[in-house]
Amino acid sequence: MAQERFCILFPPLVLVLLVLGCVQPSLAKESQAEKFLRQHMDPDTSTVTPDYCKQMMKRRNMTVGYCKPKNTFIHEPLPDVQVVCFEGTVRCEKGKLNCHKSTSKMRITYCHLKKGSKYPNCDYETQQLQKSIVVACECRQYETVHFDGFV
Ligand code: U3P
Repeated sequence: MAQERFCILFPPLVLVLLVLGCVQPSLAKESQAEKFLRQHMDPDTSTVTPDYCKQMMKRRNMTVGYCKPKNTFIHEPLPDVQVVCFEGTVRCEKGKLNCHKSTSKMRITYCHLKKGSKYPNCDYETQQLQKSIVVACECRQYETVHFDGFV
């Protein structure tokens, strides 16, 4: 009897555990480092069109619930950005001391919300620049967690 019960209950139990195993990682909260990648990294774009920011801010989920007022995308390979964590330490905008300024200028696109643009119609100005970037790094070295600005 007990063995019969086990045989009936075991396969669905295994199925539930498998489904949970697949679903749970995707529900896990986004880390600061993952957020940095989503919001600021775009190494593969070579041509930036005037509607780049409008499209990218939407595609990267920065127009959900409100229009993020400003955001910078970096068009350089990830290792070149991560290595900035080993370059000159500078004070961050909000006073913390874990910011680093890149020694080399990088290709970036600065997106800022157009005057008068209101949620949910988030419309952005697209500005291509070549600047040193300032990023914050945390936990393990090489882990960029925040884009602080450019100079
Ligand atoms: N920000 C940029 N580029 C800039 C300046 C600021 O992307 O040149 P967060 O999601 O709050 O970390 O400073 C406020 C927000 O604007 C920050 O985003 C910062 O990354 C972004």
